[in-house]
Order: sequence, then C-alpha cells, then structure tokens
Amino acid sequence: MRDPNQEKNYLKDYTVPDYLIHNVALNFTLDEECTVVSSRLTLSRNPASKALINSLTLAGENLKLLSVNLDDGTDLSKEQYLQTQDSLIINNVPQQQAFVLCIENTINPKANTALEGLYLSNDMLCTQCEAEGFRKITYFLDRPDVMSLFTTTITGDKNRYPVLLSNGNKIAQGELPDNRHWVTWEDPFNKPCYLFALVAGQLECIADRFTTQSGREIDLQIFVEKHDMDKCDHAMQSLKNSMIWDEQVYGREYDLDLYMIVAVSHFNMGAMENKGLNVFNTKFVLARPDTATDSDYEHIEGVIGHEYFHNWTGNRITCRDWFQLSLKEGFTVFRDQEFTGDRTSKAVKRIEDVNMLRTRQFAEDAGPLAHPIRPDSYMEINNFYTLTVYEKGAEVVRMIHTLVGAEGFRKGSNLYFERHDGQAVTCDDFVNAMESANNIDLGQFRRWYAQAGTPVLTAHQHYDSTAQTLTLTLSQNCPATPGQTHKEPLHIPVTLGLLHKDGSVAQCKLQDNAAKEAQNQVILQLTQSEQVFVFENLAEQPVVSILRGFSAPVKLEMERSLEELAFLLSYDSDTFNRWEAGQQLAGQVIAGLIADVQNDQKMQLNPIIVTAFKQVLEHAWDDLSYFALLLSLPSENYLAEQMPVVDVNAIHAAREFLVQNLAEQLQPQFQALYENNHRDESGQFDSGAIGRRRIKNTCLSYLSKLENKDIQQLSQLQFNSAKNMTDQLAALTVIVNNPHPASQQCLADFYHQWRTEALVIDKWFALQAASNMPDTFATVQSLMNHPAFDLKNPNRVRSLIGAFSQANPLHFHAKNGQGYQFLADQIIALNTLNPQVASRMVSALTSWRRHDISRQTLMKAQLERIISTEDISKDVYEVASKSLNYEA
Ligand code: 7ML
Ligand code: ZN
Repeated sequence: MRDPNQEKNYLKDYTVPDYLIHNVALNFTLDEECTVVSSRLTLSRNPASKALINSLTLAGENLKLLSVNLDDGTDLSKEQYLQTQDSLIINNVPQQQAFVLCIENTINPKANTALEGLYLSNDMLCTQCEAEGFRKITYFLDRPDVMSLFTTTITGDKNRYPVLLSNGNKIAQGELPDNRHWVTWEDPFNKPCYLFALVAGQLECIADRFTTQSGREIDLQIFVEKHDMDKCDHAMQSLKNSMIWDEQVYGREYDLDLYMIVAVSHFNMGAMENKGLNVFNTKFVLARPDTATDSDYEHIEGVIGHEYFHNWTGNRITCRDWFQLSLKEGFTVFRDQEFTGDRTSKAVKRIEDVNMLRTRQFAEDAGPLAHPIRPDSYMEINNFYTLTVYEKGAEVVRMIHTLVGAEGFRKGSNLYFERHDGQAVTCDDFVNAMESANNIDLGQFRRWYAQAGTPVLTAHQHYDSTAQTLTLTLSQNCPATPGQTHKEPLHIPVTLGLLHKDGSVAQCKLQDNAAKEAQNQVILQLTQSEQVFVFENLAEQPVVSILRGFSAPVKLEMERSLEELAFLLSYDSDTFNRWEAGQQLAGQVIAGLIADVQNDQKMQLNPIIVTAFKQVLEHAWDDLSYFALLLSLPSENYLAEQMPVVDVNAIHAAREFLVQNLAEQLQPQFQALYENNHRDESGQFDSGAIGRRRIKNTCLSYLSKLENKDIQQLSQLQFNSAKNMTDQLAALTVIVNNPHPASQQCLADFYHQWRTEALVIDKWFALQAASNMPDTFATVQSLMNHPAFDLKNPNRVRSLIGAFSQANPLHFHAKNGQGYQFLADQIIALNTLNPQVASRMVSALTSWRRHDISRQTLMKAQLERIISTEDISKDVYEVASKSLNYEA
C-alpha cells in the first residue's frame, strides 16, 4: 500500500538546488530495445545553497547504469556511489571548483508504454520530458530551476533513422561503418531538461521560411510520416500566423534560425514546446479538408500558437518549480485564446472557452481534487496539468488584463520579459511586473493564486424612481475546498453595462466616483464580501447586464425573469452576455421540465423559449458561427453542474423534449436556414464558409429529431455527398444519434472509407461511444475488441473510453453500474501500461458525491477496487484516494 504522506511534495519546502549544471553533452546510440546514453555534465556547487553536504543526488528512473566517472579519472567503484529506485547519489564531489561527471546508462524505448522519456511510436523514436521525463533518459538534476547548455549527438542506422533531430542548430554530422550515421545538435540557449527533445525515424519534411520583423530568416520544418505529407499545409500556415501575431501583439520575435515541429501518433497530451523542436500529437498537426473538421482546423492553429508562444512564456522565462506551472501555462493559454479570437471570431472563441471552463473546470473546483492555480502540494506532478492550472490560470491572467487594460498589460509583459529573460521564476514575479509597470496594488488579487474553489457572486438590484438611482449590491462567497475551509474575499473585476427599455445603451454614472464621467460600460472592483454600487441619473429603471465578457471566473447568482432574459437575448450589445441570456433562459426552462419529470408529471413547455428562438432565427446575423451558438442549448454536463443531485435521466429527457419541441414548432425556419446555407464545398476555410456549415449543421441536428423520412434522406444525402469532414461527420452524428434505417450501413461505409486515416477512425470510435441510442454500452464493449482498437494508443483510449465516460452521461451512469465497472476495468489495465492516461480516466468517477445514493455506492466501490489494485501507480493512486477520502 502507498503512503500518501511520505510521497507528497510541498511548495513551502522549496530550496534552491545544491548544484548547478552548466553544460550537458549527450550521446545517444539508438536501438529500439537498448539505447545507450552517455552524458558528460559540467557542474559546480550552487553558491546560493546552504546545505551542509558534499554528496550529489541525481534523479533517475528505469535506467540501467553502466558507469560513473568523475573528472575523467578512473570509473567510480560501487563504494563511491549509491543507486536507489529513483536516484544516484555520488558520495564525494568537489565543493570548491567546477567538476565533470560522466555517466553511461541504457534504456529500453520499446518497453516504454508510459510514453514518458524516450519511447517508440510506430517506428519512430521520440521523447517527452515535461514534467519529469528526463530522469527516464539519464541521471540528472531534473528540476526546472537547473538550466544548462545542451549539445546532443545522435548515432543510428541510416535506414531506420535517416532523420536525427534534437534542440537548436545542427552543427556537425558524419557517416560511420555498418550503414550508420551521426548528427550533433547544439542549443545556444540555457534550458531546463524538461525542454530537451530527441526524434529519430523515417520522417518526411515540409519546409518554409519566415522573415522576422527585424529581418532575420527562419527555416520552418514540419516532420511527419510519409503518408501524412499532404496534411501539413494548415499547420505551416498556422505557425507563420503565430509568429506574426506574437511580434505584433507582444513584440516578441523568434530567437533560433530553425523551428521544427514533429507529429507523432502516440502522445499523452496535445503537444510539447521543446526548444526549437516541438513534438505534437498528430491530432494537432494533420489536416486536409476531407479528413479534418472546421473545429480541428481551429484547434490546430490554437495549439501550434500555444506551443510557439511558449518560446517566450515558458522557455526563455521558465518556472522555478512545478508549483509555478500556471506561470507558463495560464499565461500561454491566455495568449493562445487571444490569438484564436483575433484569427476567428472573438465572440465565438470567448463563449467556447467559457463553456469549457464552466462545464469542466468548475466541476474540478467543486470536487475532491480542487486545488488553487498554484497548488501547494502534490504527489504526482503529472496530475496537475489540470483545467484549473490551465484554464482558470488563463482567466486569472485575463482579469489582470481587464484591470490594467490592453496597454497596461503590454507594459507589464514587456517589463516581465526584460526583468526575467533567461531565468526560472514564480507566479509572484509575473504579478510583480504587472504591478510595477502599472503602478497598482495587486496585493489582494494574489489570493486568486492561492485559493481554490469557484466564488459565487450574488447580485441584488434596487431601483429608486424618486432619486433616479439604481443600487446594486454585490456579494461574494467561496465554498470550502479540501484543506481550505476559510476563504478570504477576492479582488473581482465585474464588467457591467445598463440598457434602456428600448434596448439602447443607458449611461453608467457611479455616485461618489472620482472619475465623474458617465460611461457606456464600467468595471466594478469588488474587493469586500459585500459592496454597494449606486448608479445615478437614471430616469427609468434600466436592465442590468452584468459580468460582461465573463470578466471573472465566478458563478453569478441573480434573480432574473424569463422576460428579462429574453430582452437581453434581443438587445444586449455585449456578445457574451447576449448568448448567456439565451443559455439562462433555456436553462430555466429545462429546469422546469426536469422538475416535471421528477414529479412524474407530463412535461409542459413554456412558450417563451419558442418565441425567443423564433426571434433569433429571424434576425439577420453577420457572424453565422455566433448565430449557431445562440441556437445551441446548454450541454447535459453543464445542466448536471447546476443540479444539487445529478439526475442524468431527467436531464436527458428534459433536454431532448425541448429540442424536439423547438424542431416541431420551428421546422420551417430550420429548414429554410438549412437550405440557404447548404453548399457542397471542399477546402473553404474562410469564416463565411465555416459559419454556413455551422449554422446548417445546427439546423440539421434539430430537424433530425423529427423522425421524418425526408429529413432522414437529407442527412444521408449530406453524408454521402460531403466533400469535407465537417459536413460528413455532422451528418453521421445525427444519423447515429437518432433512429435511422441506414445508421449501421453509414458507420460501416465511413469505417471503410477512412480505415487508413487514424485520426478519422478516432472520430468513428468517439461518435459511437457518445451515442445516446439504447444499445450504446454493448457497442462500446464490442468496439474494445475491434482490431483497430489499441489500449497503447492514447488517442484511441480517449476516443472510446474517454468519450464514453466523459461525453455520455446517460449511458456511463446507467443505473446498474455497468458503465462504472467497465471504466474501472480499463483503468486497471491502463495503470500498468500508461499511468498518466489511466489517471486522466479516473476523473469520470471523482464526482461520485454529486449523484444519488445508489450510484454513489456503485462509483465508490469501483474507486475502492482501483485503489486496491496491485502495483498501483502514483498517478492513479493520488486521484482515486483523494476522491474517496475527501469529506464534503
Ligand atoms: C494546452 C499541454 C500539456 C498538457 C501542452 C502538456 C503544453 C504540457 C505542455 C493548451 C493547448 C495545447 C496543449 C495544452 C496542454 C495539457 C494540455 N507544456 O504545451 O502545455
Ligand atoms: Zn502549454
């Protein structure tokens, strides 16, 4: 059994490294089962370290040690060092001057199914070192505040490994006997070892160039397997777009002469920002109009941007320790969000981000694994690459942006880059730079970094017609989270506007405000538990539009009539709040229907929602993607978030009832809209074409609820004739999620058509796993035995097991517990193969307290079964045990 206390790391225990590594010369002799790694390190005692020691402890896991050598003397004898499970301790090393340590060891990439360190993907060798993967390659000071200059030589067979890549610039290469060759790479920038990368294999490359704003020429290269050469254009264009954007918006230029991206099929995460050599999951590189959807195209550009932006926010300036992960991730996510917003539609991007935050991060923040964006302890750091660190982290950066404005933010980021270039720093250093550059006090704001949980923001309004004032009382309250029972009030920026009864803008004039001028919109600074704001000169009662643009990651509670929400849906000039009004309107209507279901009453639809949708449908919209979002109902997962006790069946029944009714009552509008926007296009990725597809497919999904022969034919026709994946997949989705005579045939045809495109086959698995049809569980079970399913491929696991457990609440939460048992079986199998992926799959069980007693018992039983597995990994153990032990 594991002892969680012994294996915990604490932020408060941080000490500087006892030694520094200045130079690293690595030598790899490649072999699938026995790669030889020799490393030559130049070290010295860190003058800042106070520890009274003369030994050196290096981290290392799953390594076969061959030799240790100090200062080029004779190899150390077994008495001069100590090897443990996860370290190498060298007893006496020089304290007064620099010294050279040479280590030789071997590793087995083929046996590495955890995909951390050096591993095999198809026939390619590649690495993943963040967060602590470098210690699976060789013994090292594997911590981000040890930064070194790396030189890497790779030797291998010319046929198996014609391409040999590492970070930086290629400085030498040569031929060897026995059909072998070698290449040496040198990275001129100091970096922590988590940014190290090596890739070797039969890769093809597409190349391009970019000229920076200062006139430097950069070579851009994307490496893929041969059959994917025709799917790289979009990634290359995205890279160039990212480079221009970072120059224009942050004044940041690329710093090496070469930028390489490699796409690999087996990857635990999305991608990795290794210096000069990004490694990507194929999912975020490969796209062709017939294989990738519009949203795939958008995500590829976003992830390419994300990794590119890390070159400044992450690589040039890195994290002091892993508790500071949000320093680079929160900031970089904020940067990629803004990039995508600028490239596509700001309104749509913001809504998509908030949707994800509210369904997934809010759930995390309300459950047993809640943690601040800067956690203060962890067992396994891989478990802290969370929605909280990334998405809430980005919201916290966004709030600073809101507080200081775009110009102030640029001044702050400039100062941050100026002060800390080449350093490993903390979240506090970032906030300090924003403070100094803008001459403001973010003292209270810093609590966002330390406090977990989603604050509830309550708003009450009172209009005084005699005084012509509107009094707004705002209060905040944050529920307890594990280890944090008492919460201090946060500094919350609340963006607000007022509307006249005719929909026009009412001026906001705050009483007792030094800036006396009235404004179209104000940012209220909520810093206390409760605060009162008085607006004056209001001859009639205005309608309040609060938390515009979702200005803070909070749950807003404000009593609103359905009429008021319908009004905001028609008139709010803030695109986020306009959409939000529609979501709340639908949410309230669905809540009423859920109550009907739970009380065994016939569902009664409030006609106000039909009228509101009719108005939306009849408006002339420029941004068709935004239009489509206005017509989209809150997801089942979001609705579950709102309920005190989740009732998956009632949620599904109520939501389906609403969809069905809207389809019936607005059929002519949906049909006309479908026809007006349906084109058979291929390769059109302008916002017009994307918007047309999005609105058209939204209409198709409503119409498909009518179980009408003509509509069934319509979707089948769209499926058969589609020239792009967006349309083909949208058609297949409605065919599979509704009774349709050809659904089995279409699934078989789709598989046959795309059997050689792994990323499309992932979609085929995911679509069936997320289906709401009654036979889904049996389908999922049989798909586990499909020849194309592979538990060793994380994308496949996420497509089948992930989609079923996270995107199919109805079937995953089947009353008899079969979904839970199935998931636990897979987690136990994955635990030995790939602990990181296994641990991510546990998340579907962690919310057990949110369900009825009978499901709670079933879910808990599976968590207990998981925990008592022999050889439970740290990853799975931490998540499962925290889920069970937390007292609500
Ligand atoms: C977030 C990443 C990881 C984990 C990528 C791995 C990364 C760590 C890596 C946003 C967009 C794309 C990928 C990710 C993501 C979880 C999510 N440093 O760059 O953050
Ligand atoms: Zn990142």
